[in-house]
Amino acid sequence: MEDEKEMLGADEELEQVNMPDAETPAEPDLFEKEYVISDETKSDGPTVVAEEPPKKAPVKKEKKKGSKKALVIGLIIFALLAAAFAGWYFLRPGIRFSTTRPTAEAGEEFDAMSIVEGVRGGELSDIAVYGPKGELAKGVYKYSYSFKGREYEITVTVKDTKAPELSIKPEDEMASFNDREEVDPAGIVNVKDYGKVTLKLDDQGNDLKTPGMYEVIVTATDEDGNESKIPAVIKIEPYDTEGPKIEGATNTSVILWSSFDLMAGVKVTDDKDPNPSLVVDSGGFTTSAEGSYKVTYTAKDSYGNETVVERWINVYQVAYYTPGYDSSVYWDATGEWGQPYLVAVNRSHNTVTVYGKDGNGNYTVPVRAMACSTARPGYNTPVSTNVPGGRFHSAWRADWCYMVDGSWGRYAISIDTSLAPDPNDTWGIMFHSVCYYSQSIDNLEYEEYNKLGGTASLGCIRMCVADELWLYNNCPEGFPIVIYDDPSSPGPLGKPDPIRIDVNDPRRGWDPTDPSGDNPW
Ligand SMILES: [Ca+2]
Ligand SMILES: [Ca+2]
Repeated sequence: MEDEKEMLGADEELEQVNMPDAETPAEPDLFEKEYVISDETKSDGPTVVAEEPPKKAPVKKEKKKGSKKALVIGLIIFALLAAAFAGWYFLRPGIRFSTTRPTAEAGEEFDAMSIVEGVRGGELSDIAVYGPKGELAKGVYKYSYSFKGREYEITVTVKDTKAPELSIKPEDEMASFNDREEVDPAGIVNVKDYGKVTLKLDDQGNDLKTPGMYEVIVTATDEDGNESKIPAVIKIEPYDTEGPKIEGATNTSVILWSSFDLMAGVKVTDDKDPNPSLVVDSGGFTTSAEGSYKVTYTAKDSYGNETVVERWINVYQVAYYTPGYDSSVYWDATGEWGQPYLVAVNRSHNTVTVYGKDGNGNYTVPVRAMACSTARPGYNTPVSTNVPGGRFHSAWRADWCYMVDGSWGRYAISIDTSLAPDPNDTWGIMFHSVCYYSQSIDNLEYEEYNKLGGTASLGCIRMCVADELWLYNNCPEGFPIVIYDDPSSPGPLGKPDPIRIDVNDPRRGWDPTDPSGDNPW
């Protein structure tokens, strides 16, 4: 029976089970009635036939009642199962989202938790989110939410809906504009936006090709058509304010009859114009006539800025020439001689003062004073104050120089006095030591030596050996020399007391200032 039951369907099983069930209250009645009927038919006739049909009817009735019951029970079980499923389904852990189609702003970060309204069956912290992080570009992104074994997938749409943020650049970052260029609004404003922004400038009717201050409006439009505007004040400057630079047109001296190109070494450049123009007014310059010529160089850039440089060129005759002597004269940018020192000779006091340069390149710093002897009466040490530029310059030099009177001078530095107006003044003037009777350093004209600080020479400027040697060593060829008269003062450093030699001293043939190791002084 047990095996049979399991093989039967639910309804059949119920029938089989219920049929023999004596405990069910209705069943015994039915069976009793059947028995009663069969007893009655027994007495009337054959019982075998009568007994069979009544048996079948009660069985049918019994079956109907049983399936109803089974249906109810089945429904209850189904309802219980459904309730259990519903309970499991609706009460199981889960995430509640505020939206399942979220949108986000391009260029910003998407906060995946911002769309989570709450959770059931756990904590918010139990949610694990997987998806792109950081600033998002426009597009569609998937975010996975994992919570207590459940997975959700949310699609986020990222769009650019914000207008560009505009701000005026601080003054030190603002681009400078000139009247020859298009004003680029990118030089005016700082732009902040997710994507590409197109800037437009509204000149508000102003002529931005004229220098001045103007109010303009900058419009920024992003790729999605979001737009913003900002007013700005811009300055339009002249394209070019600086005149060309003229280099190399410095004062110079040129030897008579030499060739000299006024453009040699002259360079014109401009900060903006690659080809500035240059016009030279020669001022009648020629090397075929001595004199001082003013040459004017005028350069112009394409904007009209002009630079004028005047240069003085002395054309002079070299009075003395020795091979190897560089007769060119160097001037520095300030127009002064490109030399460390200027040597000034005050005839009135027989004093030589050496000047060095100040910060501007001018010879204003007295550095050394020396006693000297200039021309004695009847002779002339030429002044330079009446020549162009007010100065001579030094020419050749020699350790020993034979003098017209048969004596010898040491550390001779000739002076180019060719610019002196009187041709007689150009006669061999030089700085040199007090003379020696012969070309020997122990054969000094000691009596002449004792005249230092007073007139004595035939035109030259005599000094002691130490002073002459100082000039020799410190003043390169070409140094400027001013010879002048100023009775009021020997010079800013005064006049040193010259040494006097005892004419009876056996050492008298030696200049006491001679640095020679043999000097007995
Ligand atoms: Ca935007
Ligand atoms: Ca310029």
